[in-house]
Amino acid sequence: MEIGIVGLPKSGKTTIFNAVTRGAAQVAAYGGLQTKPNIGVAKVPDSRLDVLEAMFKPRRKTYAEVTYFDIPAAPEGRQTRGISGEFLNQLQRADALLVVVRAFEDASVPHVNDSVNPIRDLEAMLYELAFADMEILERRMARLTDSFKGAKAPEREALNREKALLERLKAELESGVPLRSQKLSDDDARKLGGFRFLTAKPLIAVANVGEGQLAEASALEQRLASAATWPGIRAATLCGKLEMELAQMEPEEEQAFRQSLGVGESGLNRMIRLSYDVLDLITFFTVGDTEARAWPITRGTTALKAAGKIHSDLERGFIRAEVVAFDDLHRCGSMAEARRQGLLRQEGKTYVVKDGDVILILFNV
Ligand SMILES: Nc1nc2c(ncn2[C@@H]2O[C@H](COP(=O)(O)OP(=O)(O)O)[C@@H](O)[C@H]2O)c(=O)[nH]1
Ligand SMILES: [Mg+2]
Repeated sequence: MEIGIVGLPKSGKTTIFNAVTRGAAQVAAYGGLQTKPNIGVAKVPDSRLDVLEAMFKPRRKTYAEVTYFDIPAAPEGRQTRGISGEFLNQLQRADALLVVVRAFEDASVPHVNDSVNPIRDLEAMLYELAFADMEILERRMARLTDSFKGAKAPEREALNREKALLERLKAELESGVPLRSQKLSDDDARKLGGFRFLTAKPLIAVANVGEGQLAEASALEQRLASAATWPGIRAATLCGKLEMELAQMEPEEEQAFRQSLGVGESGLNRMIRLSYDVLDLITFFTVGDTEARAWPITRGTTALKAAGKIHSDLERGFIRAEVVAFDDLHRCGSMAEARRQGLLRQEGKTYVVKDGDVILILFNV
């Protein structure tokens, strides 16, 4: 699963990217235009995995992962400043978008709009996303007009239908309705899937706050969530600069530092979890001597498909799954006790995996 980070120049995208991926991409107060996307992986924090590790003592534990990429903003003088045409393709491939807006005050970092106003910037970015989709729609409509010329009557009918659909989408987009909120038949939705519109994606708005603003963070989060005219936007705040510094420390040092600052559960972890939520992902676990592992799957995935995530052999040779809910296992303290209490269930191919299921796949190839 991939999340694309977008935002106005100098909003703190690369800083936040470094924080979530524990990376060290270059950040820049002035100039220093980034030219390549940064790509990195974030581990999804999950205390349940730590409990399983303590219970089974495997050689390693593996967290679920979400990939983030950080796209350079458009160079000065373009009509849009947050989304660069060159990288539109890459953004279209993202499963969700993370919109970063600047809330931190810092005289040494110039603001592209001269003043700090996260709500205004969020609206500007939403507008840019809609604008990018409008361009995708227009390109497709121009291509339809071309194919119309050489087309026979039955083809023309299909082309006309598509044109009417695209015109309707565009009109709604122009009146401020993102594609995600537009009503579409299943058939139309399937046809449009291939265009990978930006406003059809789940969105997370992240306000990048200064260290002195942590106390106001949750109020700002609420303002962002309610100001965003688009339904379903999730909002988070975090202090990018601080989180980036913390992410570069050793875990123990980081813990101690967090405690001394009173930041506790990091805005960063919350943001990673939000990313996971907007993608409609849940987690199941596998445990054994070698590894305890968290696996991300889309809500609604069957045991058979979940097995396929682990290895194609497990899907091909699937016999059945032994499943115990994490909470039951935690309460019992061991697999043997869970079995004794009848909490370890036998499930078939069509069983829909639930968040927190601890699963052993029995298979034969
Ligand atoms: N004071 C402060 N500065 C920040 C914060 N986040 C980013 N910056 C600074 O803002 C500048 C631009 O950040 P960068 O991540 O490169 O922004 P991008 O252009 O959106 O990728 C850099 O000088 C950062 O150090 C923050 O939370 N507080
Ligand atoms: Mg950058």
